Amino acid sequence: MKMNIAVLPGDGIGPEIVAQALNVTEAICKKFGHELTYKQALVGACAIDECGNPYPDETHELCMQSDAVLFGAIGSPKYDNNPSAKIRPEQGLLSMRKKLGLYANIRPVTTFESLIHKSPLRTDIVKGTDLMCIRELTGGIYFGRPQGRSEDNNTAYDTCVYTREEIERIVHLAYKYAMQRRKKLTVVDKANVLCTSRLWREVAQKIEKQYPEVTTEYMFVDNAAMQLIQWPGRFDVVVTENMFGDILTDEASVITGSLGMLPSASVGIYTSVFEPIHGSYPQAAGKNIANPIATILSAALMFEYAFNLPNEGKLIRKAVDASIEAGIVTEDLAKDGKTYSTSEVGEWITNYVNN
Ligand code: GGG
Repeated sequence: MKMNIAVLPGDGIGPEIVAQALNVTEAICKKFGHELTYKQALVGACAIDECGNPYPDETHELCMQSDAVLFGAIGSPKYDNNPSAKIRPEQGLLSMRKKLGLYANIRPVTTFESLIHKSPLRTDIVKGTDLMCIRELTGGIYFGRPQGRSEDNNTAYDTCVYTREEIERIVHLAYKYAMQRRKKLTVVDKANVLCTSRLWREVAQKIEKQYPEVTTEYMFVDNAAMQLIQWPGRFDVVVTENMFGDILTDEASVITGSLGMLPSASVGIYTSVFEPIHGSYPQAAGKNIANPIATILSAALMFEYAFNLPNEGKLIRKAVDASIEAGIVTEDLAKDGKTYSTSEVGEWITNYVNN
């Protein structure tokens, strides 16, 4: 199989973790006889620095022409510490999602057997965690307008907007995944307070009737946040709006040992993007200490979702599990033992695939 991949390392630790994911990807292609071509482009703070635009037209063209996009992370303290900055790196991420029609962000949350004993939570709780969070990605408060400040600068506002159509397509997608899994769907909202959440619930309750094999439950986001930590094994597929999904999956990453463990696939209309759920971790940039596993697992999702090559994804996951079992982990996972660098972990996983 021949594949064109757009590579967008982004900011902070992005280049380091993406380099390791690419090494693993190339090893997989060599092993299974695939041909990979990849082209790199700018997104985020590095793109603003280069051309004043966090998602340049050339980057968009490249993504549109590619079979898949492998993306690192976005964000820079240079902009965080400057609230009056007119352009922010995160706008690059939002523009990319909107222009590529990436309305669904799929975030599998699974605990690796090899890591369970290292988890900060009780092993009887985290064992068996295998849920999939489907986060709506191109609507809600991240995109709603108006957004801004009053003239006297003393009031700020964001607007949460959802249309019936946006909710319908994501809820149908969630049911599609639930049908392929344990046939349980949790719709997470804040319908006791938010108007948009009441529309979510109304739409989901209508769609529910079309999937009688799936058990559907409705849960307020505060309750979901609690139950996720208390009893993660009770969840199968969770579908929710943009901001709730962002927050709940960062929370869920704790169950898997580290924020550096969770991959994601963004799918939709034109192409698909694979990226770790974490951000650019600027404090670690250039130090070769960040965990590359979330990005390597995102490459596994790329083989499965973009190229329909499940065995390739499975081998990457097996290699990751073996690296953890062997104790070849970065500092976020090494509770007491020896710590390995980003490149050492990546090389170990690459070698495992090669052998
Ligand atoms: N790899 C994901 C990333 O760079 N996240 C940074 C960020 O600002 N994320 C916000 C979001 O996912 O909506």
